[in-house]
Amino acid sequence: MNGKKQTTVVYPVPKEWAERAFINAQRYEAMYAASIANPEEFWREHGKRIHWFKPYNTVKNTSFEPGKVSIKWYEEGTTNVSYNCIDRHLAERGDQVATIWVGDHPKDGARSITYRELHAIVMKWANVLKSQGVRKGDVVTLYLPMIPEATYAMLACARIGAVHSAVSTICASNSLASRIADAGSKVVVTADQGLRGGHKLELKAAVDAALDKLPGVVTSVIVVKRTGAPVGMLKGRDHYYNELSDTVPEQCPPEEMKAEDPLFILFTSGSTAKPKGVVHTTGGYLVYAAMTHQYVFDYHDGDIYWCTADIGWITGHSYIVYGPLANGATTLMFEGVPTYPNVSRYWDIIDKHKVSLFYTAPTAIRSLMRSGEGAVKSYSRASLRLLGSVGEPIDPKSWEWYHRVVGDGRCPIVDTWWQTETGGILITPLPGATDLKPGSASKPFFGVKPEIVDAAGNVLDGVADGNLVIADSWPGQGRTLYRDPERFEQEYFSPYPGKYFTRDGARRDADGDYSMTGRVDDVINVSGHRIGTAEVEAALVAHASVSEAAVVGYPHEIKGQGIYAYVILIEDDAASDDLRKELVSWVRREKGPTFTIDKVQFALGLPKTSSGKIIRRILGKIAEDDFTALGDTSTLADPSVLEHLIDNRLNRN
Ligand code: 6R9
Repeated sequence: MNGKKQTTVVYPVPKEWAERAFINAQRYEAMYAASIANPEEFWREHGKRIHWFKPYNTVKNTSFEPGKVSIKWYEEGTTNVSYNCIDRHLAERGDQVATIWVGDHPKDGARSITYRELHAIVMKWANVLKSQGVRKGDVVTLYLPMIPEATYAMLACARIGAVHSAVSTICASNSLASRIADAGSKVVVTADQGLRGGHKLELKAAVDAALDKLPGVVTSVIVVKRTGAPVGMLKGRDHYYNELSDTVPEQCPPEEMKAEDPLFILFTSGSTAKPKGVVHTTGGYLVYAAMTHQYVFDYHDGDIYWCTADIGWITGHSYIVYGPLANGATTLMFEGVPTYPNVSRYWDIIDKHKVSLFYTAPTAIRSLMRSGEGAVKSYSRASLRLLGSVGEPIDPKSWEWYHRVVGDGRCPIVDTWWQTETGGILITPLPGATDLKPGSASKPFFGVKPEIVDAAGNVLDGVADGNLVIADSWPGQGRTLYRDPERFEQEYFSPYPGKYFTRDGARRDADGDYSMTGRVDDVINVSGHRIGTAEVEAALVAHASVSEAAVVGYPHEIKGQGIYAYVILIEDDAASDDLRKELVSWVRREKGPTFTIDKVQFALGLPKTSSGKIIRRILGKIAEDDFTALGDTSTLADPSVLEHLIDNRLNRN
């Protein structure tokens, strides 16, 4: 049932890619086989890609066994992440640009920071943190917009052995307060305001509101001036960064850290319960982030690499800051949004800064696709060599558009599957090695052992459809949940004892390629048939009138669950009952009769997180006509979409 009308289009590796990329098909096969046959030896060798103050001896000491889950890599080694991302590069590339920052509006300009400048700035930042009492092991909460100071603050924490906990600026003060409290931070770093798509984000005010709920917890708030707007400053607690930095020394040597000392915590929302603080540590994380960044994006000296992720998301950590800087790369950071001041902004930035490697999310691709080809085609994009996608399954229609229109048919697309908990990319094509199939994340990265299991935990061989687990550890894996090791074990290792459960569904085809079918929590059961919401969404989006879709289940008298689809049209005024009927029969025709959609609600927008993920929990409640427990809506990127959705709901009890 599920395999019906699957795409069979294959884009073979272009010859010049097979010749020039770090990894071609033969090399992938050989390295992958070696990494699985003997992980110790493989990772002993690749651990050397970063600088260690004291070498490691034990490479891998990991157990996924219930009751004794423990994950340690390179445990005797000592190193420092900021040393690896900055100091190590100074001799060879001190004057190379480390970071290009591009402001919200073109008139805000752009700034380039060399590795040498980064070194001086981060040492200052480290001393400012110290001046506020931050010591090794302390957790510092960062509530910062997309400005270079976010990178500085992260690296400064790493330099002195403090642990950062970045909170996305779309989190409202409630969520911020609970994250500060859960992390036990005494110091918070923020900005007066943020700028995003022409809007002002009142960041300092949100921190003030959060701290009102946490009397006595935070002793120091460091405020970066982004707009210079006057904000309330509490005497003794709040300090402007630039005033503090005038008073501290220039030099700050990197702290010697153990491989397993924590580097950062990142709170990620579960589908229901309280956010989980995923803990990443130092050595293995950096090895894995750097290695995946080099091979997945085929990063070479001279490339200009741009990842559009928010810094409050794992993608911002691993692929704007740590992976690229560990590789001595030039990494671009953009403050704004793809549609401001107009829908060509991304392509304008790509041309201006000669971006060669571009990594974004399907949600951005879909919204730009909606604006038509003209906005893309009027820019040259000649510098582009590779495109990447992350965050959600990318439906084949959007993939093809990205490939044909944005990449002019000549740029490979790496559809990278991974999670906050995995630290780095686990399943992905490698551009010089993997034939591409639209909608498929394809093959495991080195050292990654995916398996597909059924509900009872039986491992399925060959062509299979089921739950995705990972059978063994890799160096970038999250080590635990902050102050909650039991929940770590419960959530990830007890459903399938001895294996890491991803909570994603996946399908493996005859070539051994993996396609993600969405979160397992998003599976609907219609008359006994398992239906992945992602599959219905992809079928809807494949229709010419549809730009975006989200599908949820709702209680149905006969079928158990019915299929409820929220649909955003290319042109809003096309909404009609005829189109509704047409969409239902279109999906039925494409996917088969179990895929008969029961309700189609036309929507203007969908509730999303900062990383662009649709919050199906809220859509499910609206479909059920149940507003008693909408849950935490404070992390919604655009709260106004909610009202429209509720007003136009189709199930009214
Ligand atoms: C990196 C990141 C993790 C969840 C993951 C999955 C979805 C991410 C994907 C993808 C299909 C891809 N996801 N990348 N699904 N194809 N290429 O997104 O981390 O925010 O923790 O989300 O995102 O469902 O389980 P995070």
